[in-house]
Amino acid sequence: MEDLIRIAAIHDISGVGKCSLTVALPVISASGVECACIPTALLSTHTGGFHNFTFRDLSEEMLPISRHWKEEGIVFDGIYSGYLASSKQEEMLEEIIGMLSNENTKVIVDPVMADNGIYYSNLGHDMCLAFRRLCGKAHIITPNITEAALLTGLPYREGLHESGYIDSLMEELTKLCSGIIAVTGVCPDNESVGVYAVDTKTGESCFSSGKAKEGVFCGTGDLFASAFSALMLRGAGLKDAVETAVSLVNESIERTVLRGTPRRNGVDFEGALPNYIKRVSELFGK
Ligand code: PXL
Repeated sequence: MEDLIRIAAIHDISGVGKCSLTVALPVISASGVECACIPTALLSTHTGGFHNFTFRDLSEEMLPISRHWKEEGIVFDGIYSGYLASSKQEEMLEEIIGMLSNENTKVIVDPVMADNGIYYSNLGHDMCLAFRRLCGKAHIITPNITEAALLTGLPYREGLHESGYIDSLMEELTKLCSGIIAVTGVCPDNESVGVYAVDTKTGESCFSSGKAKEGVFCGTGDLFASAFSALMLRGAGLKDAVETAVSLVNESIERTVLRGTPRRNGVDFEGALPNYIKRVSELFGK
């Protein structure tokens, strides 16, 4: 039997709201990949749509956790980072990447900082500068349209997104990351929203989408990036990984709309996991 692939997920843990680690852990596990984690912050809820959330910066734990893993000789196939408690944590992350990587480790950076044209609560331009640096260390980045605009300094467009706009975002993002770039929240027409991905090394590109729904769905970026990271680490091709991760997001959104789940609670991905696991087994033929 092949060795289990191991990923270190470095995100916050928001107790309620289904994003970051509360999504990464189940989705990466369901993808057949072991998910180790370094929490960047502990919050009572995520910061979108809840008031008076608690927030504890866990910077002091990050390097000691990673040093312990290094001493134990634990090997990582991937290091997947997301929401950071502060832009200072970016320097720690660079140190952690240096400590835990070998020549085969893939670094995946989700530059979680903004959506719908605005920064998340308490975040600003210093986080953007930090993510510009971090993207330079990444083999894969997964910004949404807002984050892509902030990272590149190009204007944010709500959508529809003409191909010229997406091409110019991609061209500028390539200057920050010379690996795989997957941009989420791309709206090519009124009916659909999806992910456009490019492998800047081979020129391969693909787009996968679902039916656009009214409003904002919290945590869908984390859902996509977690599945996509795990599938890429397992060796899926770009198109298969994008399509399979997008299908999980699409089914989760459909279930959320059918139930009328409040948007701030995150999407109902739990019931979409059985089909996702089936697709993943078909992809890897076992
Ligand atoms: O889903 C992205 C995310 C992650 N972590 C925290 C957030 C958000 C989005 O609002 O607030 C704490």
